[in-house]
Parts: sequence; structure tokens; C-alpha cells
Amino acid sequence: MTTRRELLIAGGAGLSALILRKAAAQDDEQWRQKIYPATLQMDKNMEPGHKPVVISTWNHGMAANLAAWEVLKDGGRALDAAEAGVRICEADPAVTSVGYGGRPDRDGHVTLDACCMDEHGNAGSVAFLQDILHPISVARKVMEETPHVMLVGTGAQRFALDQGFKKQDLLTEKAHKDWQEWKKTSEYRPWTPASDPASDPAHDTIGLLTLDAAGNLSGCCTTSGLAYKMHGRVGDSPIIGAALFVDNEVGAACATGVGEEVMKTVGSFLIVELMRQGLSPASACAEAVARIVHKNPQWREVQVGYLAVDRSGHIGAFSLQPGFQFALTYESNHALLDAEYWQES
Ligand code: SD4
Repeated sequence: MTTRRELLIAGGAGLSALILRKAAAQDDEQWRQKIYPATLQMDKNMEPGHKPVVISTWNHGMAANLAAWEVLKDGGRALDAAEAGVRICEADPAVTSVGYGGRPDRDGHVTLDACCMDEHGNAGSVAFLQDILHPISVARKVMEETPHVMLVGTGAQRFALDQGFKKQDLLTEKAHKDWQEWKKTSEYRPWTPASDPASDPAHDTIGLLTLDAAGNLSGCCTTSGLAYKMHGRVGDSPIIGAALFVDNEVGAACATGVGEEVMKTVGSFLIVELMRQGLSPASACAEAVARIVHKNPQWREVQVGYLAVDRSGHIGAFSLQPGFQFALTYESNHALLDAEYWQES
């Protein structure tokens, strides 16, 4: 039998795609009912979208959203709001996977990945950047001041210093102590559901999406990456299309979790393209998680969470494992919510 996925691939363009998608719709519905029933129910009861709106990953997204909201509520630009939001986490030493206070790699270096995208499809990114407090603002400078999209390592740092950013040691005493403790076993485990089912302090990248009053979308993502990663490892967070993608005609998506899984499935780009084909933000996020499950037999060992917003302000969230929370802010609403997660059929 032809699978839904084959039908989608076969139907690459125009009318034939439409016909094939319709033919697949019934199978599709049954498959979705089985795998993510709550998301589907949410789709059916989909309320009108919200504009402006901010959505971001994890508990620390609450503070970030408030900073973003300050910009949006007065009619500010989505990109300015997104940058203002994630800068809060970059500067907060209590957030152990972003900027200052972030856990180091296994050699004791805090190395930063960040990217941003605006309503025009412009993108900027830095990877493996060290000793700069606000990598997101360097990424924005790359976007706005250079002909490039991505700068890495010492080149990114040199560019940041040229732009007036100051050097700062980002390894806090606490992160240093935790690293020393980790070195006693040097056991590297990006995520272990059995030992830490509800939350994982090694996972708290901030991805933040904004829709402003003018109807424009933007997004930012910033992280110190997976704790105790190999020196030189770069995750999904600075990769346009993986941890972040924005298409003003359709929507925006961002990711958190084990970046290798997100990169291999180009998660955020996939979500935006699925929304373009008509999936709701929630179903598109669920489908992106389904790709990981489909491709990786070890999927129970990793966490990935996705967020999405469409251009009408409908939002979606979905994760591979339980425990993924996201912050949602619009009008007088400001809440931390649990994402739906993959159910084994
Ligand atoms: C990475 N995606 O470096 C990041 C880590 C992360 O929540 O999202 N943690 O792979």
C-alpha cells in the first residue's frame, strides 16, 4: 500500500499533489487519531489566532516572553521583540543551557550557538562562539551588517569584538563546579528518560517566536548547547531550517532538544513547509516529531520539542517525550503550558 509519506513525496507540485493529498487524507486522519489524538482535537476546536503573540521554549520562556511582550504591546517589530526576549535568558546565570551560566563542553569551554530570522527571510547565525554574553545580538549583526548568514568560532568572536561587543568569561562558579563533578565519571548522556523523566536541566535552549501587530513573524534561538558535548560540537540551534525557520507567508517554527535529531530531519523548515501544505501548527510539530520516531529506532533515548506559530497567530507545540513546557503570551494571557507528546501506538 502506498503510504501517506510516499503520496506527499509523489505529489511534488500543482494539481496532482492536491489530488494525491486528498486521496491520502482518510488514511492520514486515522493515523493521526492514533498517534496524537489530543493535538487533533485541539485542531478541530481551533480558536481564532492571537496577534501579537509570543511563544517560547521551557520555563525560562516566561521571563523572555514578558520582555518580548514589552516590545510587541506597543506595536514594536517582531524581530526586536524576539531578540529582547532571548537576551534575558542569555544573561541569566540560572539558565544552565544558554549564555552566561551555561554548562561547558567536556573541556570546560562555554561555546555558544545562536540564530535569528526576520519577516523578510533574512537570517543571521553564530556558532561555536566563546566569551560573548549575547550571541543572539551578534547573530543579528551578522544578518544586518555582513553579506553572510553564519560566522563561527574565532571569526565570529573577532566580528563581535569589531562590532563593540565585550569579552566576558561565561563559566560561572556553579557551572565550573558541576563540570568538575561530571568529570568524575565523564559519562555523556544527552538525555536519559529513565533517570530524569520529567525534566532535564541539560535541555533548556531558548527558541522564541513572535508575531507582531503588523502581522510580521520573526524568531530567535540561542544556547550553550548540550552540556559536556565534545569540544567543537555545533548543534541545531544556529542552523537555519533546523532549530529555526520563519516564512512570513506561512509561519515560523523553532526547536529544542537533542540537536542531532533536529538537524537530521531539518525540523523547523519541515514544520513551516507542512503548515504551507495546510497542516495546523500543532499537527505540523507532531509530524516533525513523527519523522524522528520513523527514522531513529533509539528515539526513546532523546528529547526534542517543537513550537510553531502560523501567520494568523495559531500556535502549536509537540515533543518526543513528556516534560516539554512552553511559555505562551498574548493580550492578558501569560502561561506556562505542557506540550502534547508522542504516544506509542
Ligand atoms: C543543542 N538543541 O545544542 C540544543 C540543545 C537544546 O534544550 O536545545 N537544549 O543540541
